[in-house]
Amino acid sequence: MRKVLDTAAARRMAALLAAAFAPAMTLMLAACGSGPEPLSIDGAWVRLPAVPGRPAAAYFTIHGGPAPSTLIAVGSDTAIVTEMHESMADGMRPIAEVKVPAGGSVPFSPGGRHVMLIDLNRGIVPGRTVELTFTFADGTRLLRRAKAVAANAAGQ
Ligand SMILES: [Cu+2]
Repeated sequence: MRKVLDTAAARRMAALLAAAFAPAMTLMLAACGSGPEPLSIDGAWVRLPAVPGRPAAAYFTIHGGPAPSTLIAVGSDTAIVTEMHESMADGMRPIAEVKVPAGGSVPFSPGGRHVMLIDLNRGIVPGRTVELTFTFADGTRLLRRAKAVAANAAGQ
């Protein structure tokens, strides 16, 4: 008898809790679905040099957050020097910063923008990861892992 009562009480409590939390859950889900996406980076990978000792190149896509932002540096603990470059018809030139529009996507991809990794640690072989630190003008710093692929690999 006592067991039956406990079960009924527990069921009543569960119903009360569900009624109390359901509206809050709905609101939270709505907030997640409609809110602007934060500034983010995905698809990061590094193409290793064909000749050891030559620079490697890092590629990724930046996704703008609710406000415009400006990428000012991409660093790595595994390279002595890193530089943002843009490929041109006659070679490549360094770029000081990259504007990222709110909600927009800015790709760094083969034949376009890239980050040169100069004097990359020789221990980075295909399949290993390279940590990249993205620094934005407002002080935001994002850390991302990039997979290293061989010079002749198709990439990501
Ligand atoms: Cu370059």
